[in-house]
Amino acid sequence: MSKPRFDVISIFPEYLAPLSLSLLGKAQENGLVDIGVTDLRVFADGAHKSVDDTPYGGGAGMVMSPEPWARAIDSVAEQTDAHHDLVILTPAGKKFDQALAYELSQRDHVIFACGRYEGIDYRITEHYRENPEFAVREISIGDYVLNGGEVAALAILESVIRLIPGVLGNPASLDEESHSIKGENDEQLVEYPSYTKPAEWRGLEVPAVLLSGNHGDIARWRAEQSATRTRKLKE
Ligand code: 6GU
Repeated sequence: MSKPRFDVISIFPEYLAPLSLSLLGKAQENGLVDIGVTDLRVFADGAHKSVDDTPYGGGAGMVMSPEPWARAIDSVAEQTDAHHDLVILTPAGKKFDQALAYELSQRDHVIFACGRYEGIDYRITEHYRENPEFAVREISIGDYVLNGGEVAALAILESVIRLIPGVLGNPASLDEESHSIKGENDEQLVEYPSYTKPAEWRGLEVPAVLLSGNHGDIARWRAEQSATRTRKLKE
């Protein structure tokens, strides 16, 4: 399989600068993934390079025009002959979760469209859904409103790229971490609390079981803690 590629299209390409830092930067330097950032405005016409207009039907705010989006998406799609996953970032999308992160970590080419204002003209979704070279997904990262999809793209990319083989130094830590721990009925559990040295700090002691050396007792204690924490989150 060839190297996975991720493209982000935004009117604020500088917002995506953190993609070259830390783990994501290393993953690119090590040749494990390619990440591209494209400025939508390059594909706009006229002296003002306008990318939005007033909504049909009235209402507040502005809607992003379809033509600059189609030119930008076609331009990044042309650069690879892979199948393309087009992720449209919108608070009206499907809630992002770890299962979706795994799915996107196995795709050849994912294009993130970061909408601003009142979103992108819906014909972009319709147009690319008609094209068999694309799978279109509308994704949200949670039940709150951001000014645009850029921060959502960063969060999604960080969670997706760390799942690509070779990106994390220690892949064993992948099965143990939050959101891959499973309870008795196979439900998702959050992680148990972690401690490191010193054994006593500002009068607080590390739970004795973790110092016992009894791996069975430790595993049972951690499973109980995960279950208790998960139950409390649901209260
Ligand atoms: Cl993907 N976009 C915006 N604008 N707001 C959001 C979101 C996305 N996910 C949660 N809130």
